[in-house]
Amino acid sequence: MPRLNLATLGSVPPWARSTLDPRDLAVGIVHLGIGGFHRAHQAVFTEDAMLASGQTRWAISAVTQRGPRVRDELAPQDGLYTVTTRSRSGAGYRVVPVVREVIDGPSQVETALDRIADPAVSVVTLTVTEKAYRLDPAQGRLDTTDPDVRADAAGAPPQTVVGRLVAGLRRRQAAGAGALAVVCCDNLPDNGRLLRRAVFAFCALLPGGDGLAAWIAEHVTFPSSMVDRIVPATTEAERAEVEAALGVRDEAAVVAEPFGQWVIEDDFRSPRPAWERAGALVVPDVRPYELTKLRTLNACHSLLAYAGVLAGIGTIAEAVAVPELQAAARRLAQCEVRPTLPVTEGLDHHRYVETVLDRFANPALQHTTQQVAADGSLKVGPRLLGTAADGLELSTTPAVATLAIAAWLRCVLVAKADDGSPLAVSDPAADSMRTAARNATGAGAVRPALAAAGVSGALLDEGRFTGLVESWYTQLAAAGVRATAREAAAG
Ligand code: CS2
Repeated sequence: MPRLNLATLGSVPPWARSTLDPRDLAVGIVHLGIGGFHRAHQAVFTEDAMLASGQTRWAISAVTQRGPRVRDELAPQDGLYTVTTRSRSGAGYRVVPVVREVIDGPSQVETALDRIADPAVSVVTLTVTEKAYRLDPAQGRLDTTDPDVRADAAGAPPQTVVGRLVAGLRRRQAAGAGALAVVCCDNLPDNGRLLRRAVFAFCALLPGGDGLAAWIAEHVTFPSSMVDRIVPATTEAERAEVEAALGVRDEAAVVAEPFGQWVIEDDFRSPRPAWERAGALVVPDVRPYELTKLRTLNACHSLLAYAGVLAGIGTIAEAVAVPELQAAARRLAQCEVRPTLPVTEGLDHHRYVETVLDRFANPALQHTTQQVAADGSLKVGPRLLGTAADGLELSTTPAVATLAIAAWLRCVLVAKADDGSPLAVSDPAADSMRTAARNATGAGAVRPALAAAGVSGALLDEGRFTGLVESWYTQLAAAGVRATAREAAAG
């Protein structure tokens, strides 16, 4: 089967081809972290913005974060790949033509820095996952004790995302290439401000960093953004389906739900694509949207993932179909999260929740509970702990939020499903959590493990919080996930 690339594009059925000719596009965006999510989200919005505006200067030069895999998939395809949209009514396919170059961040770092310094580029976007920012989980600030951060600051070829970004900005300053917007698209609250603060903290570690920091303050903005689209890891069966539908082999195919949303803070001093013409919202303040999405969609996702993994349930769609788990997710969103959210004009939270649960139930998406359960130590903070802390302040009982935390702890510490089978949920804090809890028995493991995962002392000292997590932790062991979820859903 021939590979998808510029030479074979003409053989792809016309209904799957873009009306943009990839050869006509010029690079205007650098993207850091080209995973499936970027390919199905910002790249698609950017293509649609180019189609709607007629501008062709916003193609993407994409940089891998950790290794050459995606570069090696996309380079033989001249950057072309398909997005398959899957819903209950079937599948749609489109070949996305906007990624014009893929650079392997670790081994081609000089090229990546040159692109950030290119005057034709005026936007950098990022999807590198929560853990890549190297933030201290309790404070949300750059962890300046992290050995990789320190190595980057000492002048090694930069390997951390903040190190690379700052090196690129330094080169841009030297090149006199002018203003730039750096748009964080990871699931972190206030993500633009968080990244800006990390960039300045990194500059403070550099000899002569003051001048660079002053240049950044004047030329670079960090708009926050809320991104939303469910994009599971692609399976081999899905790649085979693309092959059957389009007649070409695509090693970089991505599969997504039909839904897509992007809310971007209006903070640009340099040109940008007309993303609003592709349906993005460009607004003065993204925070209410981010908070709503993180505490509702992502929190329910994490709950279903941890509970699902423990109950031996493979996908999110299967987990949300279990009545006890669905009831728990609904209670979390409707009763525990809603009172903690600011009122957002035009957002009907009740409807939002039902739409989210319906999206989760999409049986055509093979989104595994294992995938969503990964990296919990970096996710529970923005998704669940804030809801629990705010709930206690409002004197409501964050029953399901604390159950989700207990379920996550069991995934990491006990690493056994309800039926006794072993689990392997990946979490960068797993070793330190297990070490901290090694001498504890039963629910005694909760406090040391949470402390090792970076949960703030103030929350740990709140007896109602730890009491709830400990009691769910014990009950999950004694009664299993379904019975415990039923009880939590009842409040
Ligand atoms: C998920 C998200 O893997 C996860 O942690 O909760 O990737 C989720 O699918 C997206 O945020 C949806 O927009």
